Amino acid sequence: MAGTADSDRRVGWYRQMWTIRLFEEKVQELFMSGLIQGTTHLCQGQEAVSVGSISAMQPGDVQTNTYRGHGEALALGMTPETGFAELMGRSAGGSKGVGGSMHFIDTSLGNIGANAIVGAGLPIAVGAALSFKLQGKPHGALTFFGDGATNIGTFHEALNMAAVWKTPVVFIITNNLYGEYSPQMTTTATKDLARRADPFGMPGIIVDGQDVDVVHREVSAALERAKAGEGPSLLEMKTYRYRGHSRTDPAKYRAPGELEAWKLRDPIDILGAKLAEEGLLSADAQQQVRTEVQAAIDAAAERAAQSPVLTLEETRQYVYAD
Ligand SMILES: Cc1ncc(C[n+]2csc(CCOP(=O)(O)OP(=O)(O)O)c2C)c(N)n1
Ligand SMILES: [Mg+2]
Repeated sequence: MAGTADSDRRVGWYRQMWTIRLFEEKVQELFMSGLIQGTTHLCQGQEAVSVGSISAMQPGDVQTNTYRGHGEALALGMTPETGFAELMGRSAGGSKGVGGSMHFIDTSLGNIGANAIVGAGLPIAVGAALSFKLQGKPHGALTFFGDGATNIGTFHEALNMAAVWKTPVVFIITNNLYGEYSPQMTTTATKDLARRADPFGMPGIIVDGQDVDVVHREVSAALERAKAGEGPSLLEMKTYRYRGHSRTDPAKYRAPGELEAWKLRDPIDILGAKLAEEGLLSADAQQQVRTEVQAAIDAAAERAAQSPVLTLEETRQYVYAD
C-alpha cells in the first residue's frame, strides 16, 4: 500500500532530519564567520516536509524546489560535504561552487532544479511530468514551493495545465506562514491554501507538515494517483520556519511566543517520541544519533573547506553546455 514505511526506514528518516537540522545550523555558523558568502535561506523546522515527501519518490522520479531547498537536496542523497563545498564556492560542490545556496542541483539524484525565482519550479515540474507521460515512462514529479508562491501567476498556470493534461505531478506547498517578511494573512485572502486546488478540479489536501509519517503517506498516495493517470494533486503542508527569511533576518515581525509554540510540535521530536514509544529507538539511542550526525557535519564542513576554488579559466568551461 502507498505510504507505509518499515521501521528501519523511519529510523533512517530520524537521522536524515537531524542531518538537515544540523547542516542548516552549521551553514548559519559558517555564514556568520565569513566562510560562506552570498545568501542563505534555511529550513530548520521544515524537515518533515522534505524527508516525508522525498522518501515517497521512486527511482526515475524527479523534483524541483526553491532557494530554501537544502532539505530536499540532502533528503535526495546529496552529501553534506558536497553541499558545504557548494556553499563555500569550492570545486567539490554539486555545481562546482558556482551555483551557491540557491542552486543545489544534482540531476543524477532526481534534483532537476532549485529556483531562486518564486514560482519558477512549478512549470518545470509540469514539463518534466508531461515528458514522462508522452514517452510512456512510469515516473512522476514533485514540486516544492512556498505559501507566497501561490500568489504568483505560474502557480495558477501550472496547476491548470497539469490538470488539463493530467500530468503525473504533485504540487507541494510548504506553508511556513510567511512570505519574505509578510505573514500569509497580509498577502493572501485564503487561509487554507489547499482550497486553491478547487478551481482546477484536483484534490487539495491539508497535511500536518510536522509529522513525517503523515507527509510520507499523503505524498505517496498523491504520487501513486498521478502516475496512475488520475491527475495531479495540491498538498498544503502546514509547517513553520524557525529562522528568519534569509541571512541575518532576526524575524522580529513574528508574534511573541509563536516560535516557541511551534517548537512544541518539533518534527524531529514528534518522530523521536513515536520511535521511543514503539521500542524502535530509545532516548539514549536518539542522543547517540544526534552526536554522530553532529560529528559527521563538522567533519564534512572541514573537508569541504579543503577543496580548491575553480580558477577563472575553469569557470568559463561551465558557462555553455558542450
Ligand atoms: C518572482 C519573484 N518575486 C519576488 C522574489 C523575492 N522573494 C524571494 S523569496 C520571497 C518570498 C516567498 O515566500 P514563500 O513562497 O512563502 O517561500 P518561503 O521563503 O517562505 O520558503 C520573495 C518575495 C523572487 N525571488 N521572485
Ligand atoms: Mg513561506
